[in-house]
Amino acid sequence: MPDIDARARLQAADSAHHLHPFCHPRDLSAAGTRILVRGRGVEVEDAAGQTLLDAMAGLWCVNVGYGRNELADAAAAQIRELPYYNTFFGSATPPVIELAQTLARLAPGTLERAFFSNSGSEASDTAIKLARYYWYLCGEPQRQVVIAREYGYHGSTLGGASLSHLSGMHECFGLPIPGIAHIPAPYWYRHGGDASPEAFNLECARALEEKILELGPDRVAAFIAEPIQGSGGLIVPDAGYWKEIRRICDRYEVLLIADEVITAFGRVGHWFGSELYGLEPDMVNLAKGLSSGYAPIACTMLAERVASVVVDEGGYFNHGYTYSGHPVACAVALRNLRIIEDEGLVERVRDDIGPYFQSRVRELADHPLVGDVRGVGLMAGLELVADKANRRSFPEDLGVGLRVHHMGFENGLIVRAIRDVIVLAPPLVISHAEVDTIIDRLAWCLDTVGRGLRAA
Ligand code: PXG
Repeated sequence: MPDIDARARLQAADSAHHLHPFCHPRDLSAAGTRILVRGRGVEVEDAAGQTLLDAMAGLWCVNVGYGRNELADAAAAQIRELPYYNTFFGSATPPVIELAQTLARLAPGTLERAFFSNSGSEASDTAIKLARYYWYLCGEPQRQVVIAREYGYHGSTLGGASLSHLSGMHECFGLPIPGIAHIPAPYWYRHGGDASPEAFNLECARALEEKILELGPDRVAAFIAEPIQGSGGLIVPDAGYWKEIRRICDRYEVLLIADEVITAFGRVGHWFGSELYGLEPDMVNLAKGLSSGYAPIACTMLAERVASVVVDEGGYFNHGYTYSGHPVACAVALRNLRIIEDEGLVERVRDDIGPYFQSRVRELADHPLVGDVRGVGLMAGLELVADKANRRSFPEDLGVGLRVHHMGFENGLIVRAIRDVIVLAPPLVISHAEVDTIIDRLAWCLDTVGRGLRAA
């Protein structure tokens, strides 16, 4: 039996002493924090004793599912052996070296060198600094601008938030920092108008060329983008988009940075989302699925073009975090990657559970609220609209997406609502029957919310 008093005490303490990320503190205090206490497979249990199917894998990260004893054992063994030593001033530990080597083996193209940090946000900051450092070493220190995209999410640090372009992330913080520019995202469903998806994707890619020319090619260091945009609302470009982006970057020698914090480690049926598009980035950022969220760890991988300059031409590299390559996090990440390899989870997403999930999710396209279903592998977004024929949104203040999100909790399902896009990204170990459960519960939520909207 759940201890209701203990839960109430925790909620009161949370309300009094904890400032949550991305949240309205007063609203949260009024509603009461949901306290999660354990997880197994694709399910988590809250302090009220309710079991929930986590169709978001935490925050797009618990790729191997909850309750993996192998990862607990790997962490415990490393803590017993050597809980901490740093990677500064000429030192390293076996797990960080092995992890760098493993990532070099798994990564496509010439991405063979890794710089470690603790979060996707720090990886974003690292990528900005590395891009500027690269051009500094190449004798073009004025190449400082990093171009990112609308609807992009690259984290919350000053650099990561500056690259991001979601509502509310800039104005009250004096952001973006200097040297950041944005171009439109290939969000055809919302912004494509009468253009065909192909034409609109091409137009959005060409916006990069226009921006480079507007700023002056000799001022642009890099372009950063998620292969598939996650937190912006599951925006999936077509293959032509990435081909054109690579061509433009090559033409102006602009570095191409793929933010693969969500898309790597099997989420889209490949080790790296770039592989889906045959894209060869100059740098790649990784986090989340790297440790399946069991330990905070991230990294920025450098392709040969960047690594050779930084290593062969560079001097002392003045950048790093106390916990860069933390041995416990690295040991957990290594064990996690071994699970993904041993259990063939990437192939499973590509050939089996991914296609099944996508076909089941697409059945919901027939629902009166669902205007668009998009996704690849084990990530999907359902865009809810007032009018399917002309892609008209609901008024924002109706909070339709949020209603579905809340309804999910009542029906044992965790989904994410990004505006009115319902996003799903379950653990890669999800079974066919559990996919069916997601679809059944989500359909119920959509029906219930739809009835409420009609009744109002
Ligand atoms: N890049 C991408 C593509 C991300 O999705 C980050 C960088 C930042 O990572 P850290 O580890 O600093 O949070 C992210 C993080 C959501 C949500 O609700 C998504 C993220 C984080 C928190 C919430 O969609 N993605």
